[in-house]
Amino acid sequence: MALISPSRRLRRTPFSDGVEAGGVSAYTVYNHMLLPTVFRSVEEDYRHLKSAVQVWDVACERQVEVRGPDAAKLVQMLSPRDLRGMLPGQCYYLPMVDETGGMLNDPVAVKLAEDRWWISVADSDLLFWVKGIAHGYRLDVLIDEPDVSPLAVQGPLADDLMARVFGDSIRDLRFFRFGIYDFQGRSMVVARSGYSKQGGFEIYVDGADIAMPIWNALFEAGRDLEVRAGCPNGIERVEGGLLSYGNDMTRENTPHEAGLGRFCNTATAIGCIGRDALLRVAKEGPVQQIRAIEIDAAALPRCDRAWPLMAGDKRVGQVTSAAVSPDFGCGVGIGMVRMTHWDAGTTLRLQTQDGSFTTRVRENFWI
Ligand code: THG
Repeated sequence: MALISPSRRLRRTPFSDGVEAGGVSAYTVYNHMLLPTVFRSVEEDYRHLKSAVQVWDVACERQVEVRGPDAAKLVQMLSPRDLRGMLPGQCYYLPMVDETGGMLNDPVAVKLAEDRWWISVADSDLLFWVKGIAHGYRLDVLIDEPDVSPLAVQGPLADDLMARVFGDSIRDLRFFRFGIYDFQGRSMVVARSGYSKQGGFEIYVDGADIAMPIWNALFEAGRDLEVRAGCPNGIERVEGGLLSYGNDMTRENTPHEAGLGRFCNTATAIGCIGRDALLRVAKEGPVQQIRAIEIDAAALPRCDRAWPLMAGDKRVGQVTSAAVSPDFGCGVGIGMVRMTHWDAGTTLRLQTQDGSFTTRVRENFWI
């Protein structure tokens, strides 16, 4: 593919200088912002992520800040997950749906206080929907995109690295909880979360001016841990079944089709805008759903389009993310499969731009 032309619309991040010095070799665009996808090679990055610790520029996970007396009411309107039990200090993975039950985003919500939330969005312009709802319902809230840029620290040595920079107390942070930690006299929200299954943290870096100082501090503290610049890894995240909005599910899908039913409480999520629609389709149950797809392949082309899954000459689904896994010795994929063919063990033919492959539907993801 030819190069993409940089411009002001394609936003750099406060860490871009560090990413370039760290040897980035490919980017994607996410929320109109640069997101690194490869440093040395996807396979080398994968090995290192699974054995050491990486620092990821995920500033493209932009925050939609919701502030004011109606903040909690508004966030509940956006999602079928029941938020009544959620406390300040918690993060929730939160499917967000429109009035038809179609997915608009799958963010992590950070509850800073009853009247102050960050919605850490995936790749869709959720800000416009949130502002539209707030205005249309005349809610008492302020909504904007603050100068907050997540920096992820991921991998088995993430605790050791973070303890050196933020103190040993960071080790006690529980999964999907956050605390406030000091860095050079500045308060930072740090959560135990991140877009890998290797464990780690996300620092919500508050202010572009402190971004490179934090980046540099992590690299200096982690020299003997072999810390490297990294990024969400296209092999590891498929092994772990971490979904990519816009790739694996879109506005055409309900959260239940996306396999996110465990993050929905449609019966009790009173106020959710898509609730009636989801209650209607929940009665029948989904007719297609996300599945792990094992692919008999030693090499695969780039998964830059939906690949049809065929049963004979009938299209019964599609694979939207795939890579060859060094650890599992096969192709690993995320697919959406029709009910008639979604049982574990079902053999399907996968059509790519570069030939076809035998696949099997799996019961679970690999990690
Ligand atoms: N972190 C933050 N913001 C984000 C992402 C992130 N915004 C964009 C994107 N990633 C949103 N998508 C996801 C997808 C999966 C998860 C988080 C965000 C995730 N899932 C875990 C899982 O499925 O195993 C855990 C979910 C849970 O148990 O609550 O972490 O990564 N800040």
